[in-house]
Amino acid sequence: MKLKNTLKCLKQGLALSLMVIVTALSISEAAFAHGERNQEPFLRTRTLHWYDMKYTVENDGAVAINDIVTITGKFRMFERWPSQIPEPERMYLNVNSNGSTFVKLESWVNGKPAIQSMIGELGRDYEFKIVLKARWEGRWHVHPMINVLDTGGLAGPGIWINVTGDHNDFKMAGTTLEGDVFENLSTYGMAQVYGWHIFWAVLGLFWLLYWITKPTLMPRWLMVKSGEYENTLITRTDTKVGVVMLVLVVGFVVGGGLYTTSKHPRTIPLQAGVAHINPLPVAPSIKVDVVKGNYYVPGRTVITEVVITNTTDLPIQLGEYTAANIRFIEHSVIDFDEVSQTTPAELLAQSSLKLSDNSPLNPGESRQVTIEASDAAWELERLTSLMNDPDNTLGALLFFYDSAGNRYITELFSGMVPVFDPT
Ligand SMILES: [Cu+2]
Repeated sequence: MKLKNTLKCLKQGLALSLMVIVTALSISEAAFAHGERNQEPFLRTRTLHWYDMKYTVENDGAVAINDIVTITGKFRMFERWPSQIPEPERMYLNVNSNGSTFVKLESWVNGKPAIQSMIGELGRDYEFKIVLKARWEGRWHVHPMINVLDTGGLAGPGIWINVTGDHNDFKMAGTTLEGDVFENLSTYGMAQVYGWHIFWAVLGLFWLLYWITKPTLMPRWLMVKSGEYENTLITRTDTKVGVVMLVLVVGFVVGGGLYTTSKHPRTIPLQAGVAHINPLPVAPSIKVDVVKGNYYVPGRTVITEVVITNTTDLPIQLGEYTAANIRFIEHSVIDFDEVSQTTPAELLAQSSLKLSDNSPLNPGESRQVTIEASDAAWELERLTSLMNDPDNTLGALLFFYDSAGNRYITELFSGMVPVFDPT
């Protein structure tokens, strides 16, 4: 009776867990590609700022299996890195996509191979290049990403790529260290992989079934409790089977290892070293002092009051404001149509960045101005959740241009006080 009840309980528990998993899966489907939106605003605006992004395929464009896609761009490691997360003492250039839909052929940072992790310096810029090969058909959202040790993945601006064809046609040929030529790394050595998995699964299943077919937990516990378990709890056959299993498992682990080493005597282990890559040289920038910052809730507008001082030799104007991969363009300074051709619409504010005065600022002059960055993207990208954060701050990059077309990048860091009432 007791055993029956326990089994019933287990079955009910199992059914409930399955229901929870199925429900969770069906709910999360809509948010599949945009996990990046779930990150806290202080994480997304005060860690990495990506700019000068170029993809060799346009947003929502198509490539075929085996086609090459290159992503290039730059990122700034924000000086005012949030103190809640570890600093980028180790970081790794990666790609964020829906699984291994692409193969990363090359990755470069500042012209050096970025196969290994590297050290990141705050307040500095890095230039990167990633070369990908399409592997699996489908519509994928692909981001460049920096993985920071103990912090996690910080995704850059992503684009949709439609991969056409059949993954069975994917090819990635090469030669091993010993001169073995293989046609496809995706399937190289798969016979051994399947073979070993099946072997251990069968052995494991046999071991499980051997014990499960006997009276399980409760009857055995009762035997122990009553003290009547002599030769019944563990029989002589049990001992024999156990010894055979022990010999088999140890034999196959040691034997398998020895066989593989003799067959492939020259192997290189996965490398754990750190790549030494210096950041880009420090470029001159414009001085910006923040007076105050507000988020105007009904208008979905970030309003920052700043004092700009032109520290260069030519008149300057603000051309762009970017935060959390969203670009706000000053239409009178930058050609908006040109920008919209290379930037996904969801990451580009459609209306112009507004300044209380954006007439050219002469060298040596200072001016107090209000910068208004207004777009539904603040809401859509869930950046408005900053109002609920204990760290109510926002980081951004400001792009100034002088009359000769030179660009100056300045970090903007501000507290954000929400304003609900327009008056
Ligand atoms: Cu995405």
